[in-house]
Amino acid sequence: MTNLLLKTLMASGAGSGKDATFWMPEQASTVAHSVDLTFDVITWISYFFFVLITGALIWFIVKYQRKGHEAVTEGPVHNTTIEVVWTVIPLLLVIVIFVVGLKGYLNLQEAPEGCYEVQVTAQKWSWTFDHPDYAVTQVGELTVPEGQPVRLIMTSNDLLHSLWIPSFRVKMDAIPGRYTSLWFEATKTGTFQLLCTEYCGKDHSKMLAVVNVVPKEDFKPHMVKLASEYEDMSLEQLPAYAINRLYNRCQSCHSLDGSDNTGPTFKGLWDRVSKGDVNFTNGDNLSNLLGDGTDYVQPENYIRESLVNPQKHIVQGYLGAMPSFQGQLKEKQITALIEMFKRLDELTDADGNVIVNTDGTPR
Ligand code: HEC
Ligand SMILES: [Cu+2]
Repeated sequence: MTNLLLKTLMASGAGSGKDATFWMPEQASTVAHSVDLTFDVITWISYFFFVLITGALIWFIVKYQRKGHEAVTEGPVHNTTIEVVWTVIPLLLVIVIFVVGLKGYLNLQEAPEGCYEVQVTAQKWSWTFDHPDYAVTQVGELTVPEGQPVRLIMTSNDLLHSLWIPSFRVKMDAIPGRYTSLWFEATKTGTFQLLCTEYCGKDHSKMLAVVNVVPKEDFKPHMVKLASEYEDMSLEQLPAYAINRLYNRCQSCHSLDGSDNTGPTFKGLWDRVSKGDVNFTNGDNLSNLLGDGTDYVQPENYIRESLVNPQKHIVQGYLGAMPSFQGQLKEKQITALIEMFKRLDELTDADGNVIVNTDGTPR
């Protein structure tokens, strides 16, 4: 009986990938339907019993109201039929809920064969997506093919985070020192919100990314293009690349408009650094460390060190909260960031909005 019920329920609207409703985001993955089904089954059972029990309650209040001092009834007596009924019906219901839930859960746990794999690293407060098949690293954006199962292998560099893609109805913790995984198969092209759903500190609410689902045949060309993007760029092209593709790893802590944040603003940073106008918490000053025979022969070296070994010198007024980008940024990408600092005025307007595209064309 439960099986028949299940089949009927599953058949209703299966795979249709409903649009967003007042209650729910759109369904854009193969598992979205079964997750919503479990939710709906439980909700509708609750509605039904809420009405039934409240109705009976009101009816009994009216019907069995004590009418006078003499109208005292006998106490209730044992009724086997009623007791069997109210045991068996809930039993069947929880079996249905269990089966529906278990099916959905196993579906989410067991990744199908031949998944496309992506390594996900969570770090305060950004998401990094590595595509080993193409040697591509994306930050703040995850490109995946439509109609192909994708498996995310996730870990965290600092503390607990949790990856959630509401439209796909998938969610999994990212845990330091451990790998977790989840899978999905997108059924629609377009962009979908991805967010951190584990409170992870001050800028947790900015720990966002988008999933960009592209048609299956466009996926490979897209990745190949991303992989070689900066390799072939000249020095003049690197700043526009850096502000569009690399700055999103820094933006949760460093602003472009001069406002203070977890870290110092990038606005005017090259000016301050090249003049040595930076004080450190140990009382030292950058100007004493710049020039021949010192730590940083060129000011570029200080920026490089800030990225690969950020704890070496802590800027006054800030905590040593900057994560190391050692091994995460290729040398050419570090160069790109340094060039970005030098030309920041050409890349942003007065309010710190980025005004160029990755290929250097104006926005
Ligand atoms: C989690 C927050 C955080 C992230 C993300 C972050 N930084 Fe920082 N950064 C800081 C803090 C805090 C400081 C100041 C303390 C210090 O010197 O370490 C800092 C300092 C710096 C400095 C030295 C600034 C100066 O005025 O001397 C540079 C350069 C820098 N960051 C570049 C970057 C770049 C480039 C990225 C992205 C690729 C980045 N940071 C990502 C927090 C962050
Ligand atoms: Cu987080």
